Amino acid sequence: MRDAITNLIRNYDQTGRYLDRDALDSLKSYFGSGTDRVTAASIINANAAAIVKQAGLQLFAEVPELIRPGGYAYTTRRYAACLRDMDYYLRYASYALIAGDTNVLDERVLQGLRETYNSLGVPIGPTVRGIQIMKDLVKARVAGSGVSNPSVVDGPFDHMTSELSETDI
Ligand SMILES: CCC1=C(C)/C(=C/C2=NC(=C\c3[nH]c(/C=C4\NC(=O)[C@H](C)[C@H]4CC)c(C)c3CCC(=O)O)/C(CCC(=O)O)=C2C)NC1=O
Repeated sequence: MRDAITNLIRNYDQTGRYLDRDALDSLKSYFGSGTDRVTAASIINANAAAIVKQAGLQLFAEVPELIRPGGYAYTTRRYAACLRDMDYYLRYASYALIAGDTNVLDERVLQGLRETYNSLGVPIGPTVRGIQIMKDLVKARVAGSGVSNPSVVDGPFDHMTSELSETDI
């Protein structure tokens, strides 16, 4: 699992270089956005249950066949599994925000996920939509808290949706 700093140092160490202007620029940007990213993560932490619940309601309102008989969130067990998955995405997004790097998502969340979903028959398209809804909900709360650049929250969510939707939607 790597964060922005370990990732950068690793790259420079591999070729035995001192940190150059590019490295320093990316470090400045990492530290410059630090307060906003920490604020965003604390907003996620404080509101995770509400965000997941609201995102679920919005997803099932948009794609009601998911909760009808035969749908992939039909039955209490599947409904709960879906919301639990949404909670995983949100929690790991908060880690990636703090890390300033998407590596934690690749290693802990996305690896093998598409194959798992495909073998279970869980549809990717609505999952991607659920992640986008959570991003919008988080962003609105972060914007409401007065953070100057709420788009700091985009990265982790966008990374998950683009990795997941790479093929079959
Ligand atoms: C931390 C990393 C991690 C992830 C991401 C993860 C996902 C994950 N989701 C699963 C199931 C599931 N996931 C869903 C999800 C959904 N159903 C829908 O209609 C929606 C489209 C979607 C919610 C947005 C459902 C319904 C199941 C149960 C499928 C079944 O058993 O029939 C399973 C199968 C095993 C289980 O049920 O626990 C895994 C491994 N597990 C992990 O450890």
